[in-house]
Amino acid sequence: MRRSDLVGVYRADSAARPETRPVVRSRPSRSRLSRSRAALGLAALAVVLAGCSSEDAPRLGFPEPATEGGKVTLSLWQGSWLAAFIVGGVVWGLIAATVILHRHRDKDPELPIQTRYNLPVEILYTLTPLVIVVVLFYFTARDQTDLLKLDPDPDVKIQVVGQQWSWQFNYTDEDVYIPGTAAEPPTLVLPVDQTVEFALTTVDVVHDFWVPAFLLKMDLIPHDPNYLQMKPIKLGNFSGKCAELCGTYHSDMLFNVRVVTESEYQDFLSNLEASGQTGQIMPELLDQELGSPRAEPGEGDVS
Ligand SMILES: [Cu+2]
Repeated sequence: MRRSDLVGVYRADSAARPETRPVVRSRPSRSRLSRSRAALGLAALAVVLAGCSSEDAPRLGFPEPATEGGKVTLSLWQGSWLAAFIVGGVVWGLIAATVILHRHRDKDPELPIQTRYNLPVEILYTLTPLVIVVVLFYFTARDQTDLLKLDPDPDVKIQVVGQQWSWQFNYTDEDVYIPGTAAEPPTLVLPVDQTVEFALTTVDVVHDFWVPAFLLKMDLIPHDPNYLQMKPIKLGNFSGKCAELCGTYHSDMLFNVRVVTESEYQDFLSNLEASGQTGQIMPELLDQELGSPRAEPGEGDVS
């Protein structure tokens, strides 16, 4: 559209109006001020009602990490939000500057040209998103490689067996097990400050091993065991669940995790032995799935 066309449209429009109404620049009205105050109050209330304390706020909704790797995941999460806030701030700032600096003034005779391009600006806003994606990709790939690396000699090896709709845990080297059912979810006991390897297997469909406080989860794929290593750093009880919709009672597929000291862990193993929970649950699966050479480090699927 040519400039003169636009001017013509504008003039025709102003000519159609019988009289020019004076523009009254008023201060923000009382009701508008009280509306903004109410909005601020509601925002503050939402933060309080969501249970956010000043201690929780820097984690931006994540639980406090209970494993060594959890700290890596948390810093990646915080870094991504920081990047989002910076990009958001710049974009909002540019929008506000445009609205304020280029607003219509009474002395402006006509509409400015509505179609205009600026090559440096075009290049800038093509390159900027590219840089953002490359930076986010770099940190994600770096942290994922770190989280999925496998120590060839972990302290504890546990085979996790998922089945619709519960979990069984085999302590591979100690030859004891913990059974579970949907009605009676099992409690996995782990020693603190030791590297635990989980061999993730399933007898039916795809499940997903997830302890939210550990800040990492991984799929259980039929006929293709995944390996995940974690080092719990916090004593206490944590809840675990299946994170893959796996059928009717998926939401009942729960388990507990208790992280204990080394001596408590040894007591726990002796108690299992004493109570006759020796051997491995579903040994045929163990032979079938874990008898084969283990997957190369880094081959695990993260979901
Ligand atoms: Cu499941």
